[in-house]
Amino acid sequence: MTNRYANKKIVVVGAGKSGLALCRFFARRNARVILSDIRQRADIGDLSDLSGCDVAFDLGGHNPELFRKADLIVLSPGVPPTIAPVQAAVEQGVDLSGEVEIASRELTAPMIGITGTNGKSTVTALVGEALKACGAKTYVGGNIGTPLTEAVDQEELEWLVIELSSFQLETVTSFRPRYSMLLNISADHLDRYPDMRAYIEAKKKIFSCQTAADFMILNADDKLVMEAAVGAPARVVCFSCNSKLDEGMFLDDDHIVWRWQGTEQTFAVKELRLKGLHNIANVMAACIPLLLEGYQAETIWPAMTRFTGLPHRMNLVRSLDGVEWYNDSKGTNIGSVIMSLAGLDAPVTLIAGGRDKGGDFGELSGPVKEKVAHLILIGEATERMATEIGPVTDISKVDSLDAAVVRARELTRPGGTVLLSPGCSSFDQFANFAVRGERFCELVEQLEDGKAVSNGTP
Ligand code: UMA
Ligand code: ADP
Repeated sequence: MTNRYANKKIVVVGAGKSGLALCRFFARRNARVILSDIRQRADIGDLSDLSGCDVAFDLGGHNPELFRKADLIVLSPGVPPTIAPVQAAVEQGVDLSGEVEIASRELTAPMIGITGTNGKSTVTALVGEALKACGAKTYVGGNIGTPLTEAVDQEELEWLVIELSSFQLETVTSFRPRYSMLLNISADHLDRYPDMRAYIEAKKKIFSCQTAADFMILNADDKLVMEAAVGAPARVVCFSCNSKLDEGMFLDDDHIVWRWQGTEQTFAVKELRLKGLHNIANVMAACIPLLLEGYQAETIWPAMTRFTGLPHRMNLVRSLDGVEWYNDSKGTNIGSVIMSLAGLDAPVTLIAGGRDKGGDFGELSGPVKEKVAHLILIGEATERMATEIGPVTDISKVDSLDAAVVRARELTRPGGTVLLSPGCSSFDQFANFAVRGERFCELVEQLEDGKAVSNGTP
């Protein structure tokens, strides 16, 4: 093992999952590691993962002096490269990198990198399940929840399936997936990026080190995706729900068709347990790299049909007194709320809000007017959402998710649906989207039956 990090002074920024994995990685390589976080020690969770590792701490703020004296600064995805201590050090010539870049340099197994505004985790999980069904030793990680760094030093991996956020892609410089996927692009993270152009530029970095020997898997139905791939060197393979393709994968009525180099295979959509047009797109994207690699459709397709979806993505929590309660806590941007509403019949009671990521909530006006009888808003985004969505439905503003569930119970009559699809991140009131979703499920499970109201809107 070549060790380019021995005795180097390395500042790891962010004491979350990525930072802890990085600290262990660098400590094993005898680097002089400093873990820096703006939070105080008391506000940071368990650091026992670092026991036995030689790591120094810079907590409760970032000490610019330490950053300036570093040989290398490595960012967790949630830390923007624009923060002052990082900028000052970079201006003085200190190297800057990110978790995915550092990990990928050490990994030799071929990579399937998956990005897009929505559907990343679903596609990542689908690809992982299918590869495992094909008998390939596969690591599934990245933004889906397990840092890529955890794959380093695992033995004999045959594939790396990596969900990539725009945050992770910002700092890549040599990351070269054999297959890149750009699933779709709509407004997200505009609290981190000055505009959509900057967000798309970050996403485009997934293509930047690919060559003509690699593939880009693209959504032919999404104009922004196709524009983003113009000029990238890898070979293009598309999927489409709207058009029949001469080559690639597309939806043809109730079948998915795969056309490749003069051959054609079909798959029956009704066999899938995942619901919704967006999930057909996700399944198509997931199948393509495996089919191109020559894995058998007879193994890939059953893996797709077995998949019932990830938690916190349109899961039915409970049917109670004729009302269905859905948890879509991972619906953290406006596009995903629109998609989730599209899959439900009116009347819906929608619980939304949280930390504002800077999108245009006005885009929700049409779908809310069509489907939503009651809109219950929580969190920091409440006032802007209420103003931008406009008076198209009945709006309640409450303080907490707990209060929102109580209000939804009061307002929703049998035949209605309650949907938690926030369109915002969770970080104003929760540690992450999963904690928010779990709290919602807990509150819904605790509701007593037989107490449905009779004077709300159905
Ligand atoms: N911090 C600083 N300085 C700053 C900003 C933050 O020190 O200026 C510190 C915080 O105090 C905190 C730490 O950084 O202690 C958190 O770092 P992080 O947000 O990168 O958290 P990780 O636990 O390392 O999780 C990250 C991803 N989080 C984000 O991108 C926000 C996880 O994606 C990912 O699963 C994990 O790495 C493993 O790869 C989550 C996410 O919300 C699911 N992603 C966004 C999304 O999907 O929309 C992009
Ligand atoms: P991500 O990891 O990109 O956040 P997920 O697979 O976790 O995406 O899905 C999150 C939410 O995004 C889902 O609940 C659904 O509402 C929406 N979604 C999923 N796939 C797509 C898609 N292909 N196009 C648009 N929206 C989607």
